Amino acid sequence: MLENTTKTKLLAGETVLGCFIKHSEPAFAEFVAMQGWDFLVFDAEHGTLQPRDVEGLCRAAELREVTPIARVTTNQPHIILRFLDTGIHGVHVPWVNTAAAVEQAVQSVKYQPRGRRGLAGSRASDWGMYESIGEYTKRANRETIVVIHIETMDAVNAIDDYVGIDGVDVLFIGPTDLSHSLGHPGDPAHPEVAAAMDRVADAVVDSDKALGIYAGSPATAEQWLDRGARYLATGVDGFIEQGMQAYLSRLRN
Ligand code: 3PY
Ligand code: MG
Repeated sequence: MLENTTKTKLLAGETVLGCFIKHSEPAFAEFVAMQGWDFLVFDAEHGTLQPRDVEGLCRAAELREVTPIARVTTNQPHIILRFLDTGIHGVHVPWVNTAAAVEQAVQSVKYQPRGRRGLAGSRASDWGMYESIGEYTKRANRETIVVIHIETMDAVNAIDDYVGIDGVDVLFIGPTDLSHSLGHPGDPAHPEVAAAMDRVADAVVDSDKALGIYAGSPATAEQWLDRGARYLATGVDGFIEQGMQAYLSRLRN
């Protein structure tokens, strides 16, 4: 397992920028990685990505020295394990709605003594070829990044407990699900949603965790940078759509 440069930057107080990808083609991920992102998030919550896909995507990101992360399908130890064993450097865990669920997510990612991740030779441990399995577990506990999604009002209400949980690196606002959970689907600017996001931001920027958020546009990302966010993610599809639409509309109109 290589150094997690995204985690190193966050620990040094820096800001990191990343991009979600739902597509399974490693060459495409490699091309995206070459644009200069700090991290890529391979999205196995939405879409069709399986651990087998993520293993190839992970190789492509590592080749270009970009941190490979997976958004796992759900907060279950055996699901998280299958993604981590591909060699990804950490996980986004969706729908984490209680402090006990945050603790479960951390325990699924970390080996003993902090957690209970299942241990075996896999790509993550270089199949045990370069170091003892004991050394690997220590390194994996150091290098893996845990990103917890805040996307329901239950999670917002529990945020003061979340910030105290050891092993969490980033508390990440999911504006789409949060707006949906508050009854304003797709409207993160609605005052009730904005107030919930503010509450999360206040709690997280005063803690030792990094504040993260999905920000589709550079303008939204800038607003969140001003608000103290240091882990910003966007999605690749928007860039493709905007670029193609600009080209086509100019030539067709
Ligand atoms: C959301 O907005 O719900 C997200 O999960 C963004 O990644
Ligand atoms: Mg979400």
